[in-house]
Amino acid sequence: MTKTALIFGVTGQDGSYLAEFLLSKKYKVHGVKRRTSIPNTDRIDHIFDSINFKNRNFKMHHGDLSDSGSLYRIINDVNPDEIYNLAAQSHVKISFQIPEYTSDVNALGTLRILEIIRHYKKKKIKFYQASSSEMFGKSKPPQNEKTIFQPRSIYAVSKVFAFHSVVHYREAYKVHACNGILFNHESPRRGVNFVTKKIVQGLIRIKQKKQKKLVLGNLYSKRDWGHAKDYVKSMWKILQTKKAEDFVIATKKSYSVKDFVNICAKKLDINLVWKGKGLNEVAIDKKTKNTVIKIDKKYFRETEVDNLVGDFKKAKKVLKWQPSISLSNLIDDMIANEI
Ligand code: NAP
Ligand code: F7E
Repeated sequence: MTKTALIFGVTGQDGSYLAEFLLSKKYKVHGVKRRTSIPNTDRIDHIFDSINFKNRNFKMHHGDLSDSGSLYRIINDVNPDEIYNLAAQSHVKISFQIPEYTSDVNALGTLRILEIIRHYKKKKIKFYQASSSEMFGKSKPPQNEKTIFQPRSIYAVSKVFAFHSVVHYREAYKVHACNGILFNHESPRRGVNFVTKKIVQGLIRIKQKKQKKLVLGNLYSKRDWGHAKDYVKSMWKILQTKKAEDFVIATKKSYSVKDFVNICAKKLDINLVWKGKGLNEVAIDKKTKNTVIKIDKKYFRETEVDNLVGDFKKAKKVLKWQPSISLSNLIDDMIANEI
């Protein structure tokens, strides 16, 4: 029987890959986009033809996580088997500037959907929540499903609220609701103000002489970076198990931001020489002698998450999921697409 999926956040990095993946599995896919003043469907224009409506298996709805009525209307109209909540104000640094909005969308937005599912009696809907490794914050690596949450931003606090709401609706109302605790995952479709995309784009532009410098913040935080294409498969797998549970999805390998810069520069044949310390640290291009990387404190966070390394043993055992794309191949993919 054909299944129907509803994706909140379909215009985002993960939403676009998940929509492609579910369509390949013969799902009918419904996506939700918020109102924007200019079109923001670049990532899904190949599956969502807004002019000719060619794809009969994909349909778009206007809605917003801050608007309960729109959520109710869409869930009622679509009557989905599975809901994937990927919608969020997903930028950690920006959550320091818009904490109330971030909480409204990420925390209360999730609660709004859960509340509709709780009272929705037509059929049992399975619910996936995009939880985040940021929730672990200060907790020492490696982090797994039992590691305590010590959030370091309102983004992370809002995701902790959503995480516990999912667990609560599962326990109190028997909603089939699951958290995927995903560590950082990137792709050519990553937003331009996340560090991996910024580095890939910046170094390529420097190489092409279209940009003089790349200005970054903390080079020494470490992240466990995977590929979004791999990670959306885990979201689907999480909803296919009989028992609703939560899973860590990661690679168990961690690199610093500086490592990422160095790997990327090497692939682009840029030979970097690092000099100085702290805010005075710079990288010089050995060939041109130009300073190509500088540090600016405006890109630092008031509180940082220093080291994330995800232990995905449970996902490997229960879901038979494991990452298939290495950091090196991820960077190759990002570079190839950017060029
Ligand atoms: P993203 O590219 O920023 O996409 C976020 C999506 O949410 C976009 O479609 C965005 O719409 C939508 N959205 C934002 N505010 C909304 C609102 N008020 N109502 C409805 N939709 C709204 O993020 P992503 O990287 O794909 O991540 C997907 C989810 O996983 C997010 O919840 C994120 O917090 C979480 N997560 C991400 C990572 C990661 O490394 N990528 C790791 C762990 C968890 P617009 O296109 O209009 O902006
Ligand atoms: O930062 C450092 C920064 O913004 C990574 C989101 O998808 O993953 C993402 O959150 C690291 C941080 O991602 C710059 O301080 C240095 O330590 O790429 P990011 P994030 O904050 O890890 C988690 C799992 C999510 O859930 C989020 O939704 O890089 N960094 N210099 C910089 N970061 C940025 N953005 N820009 C810089 O110039």
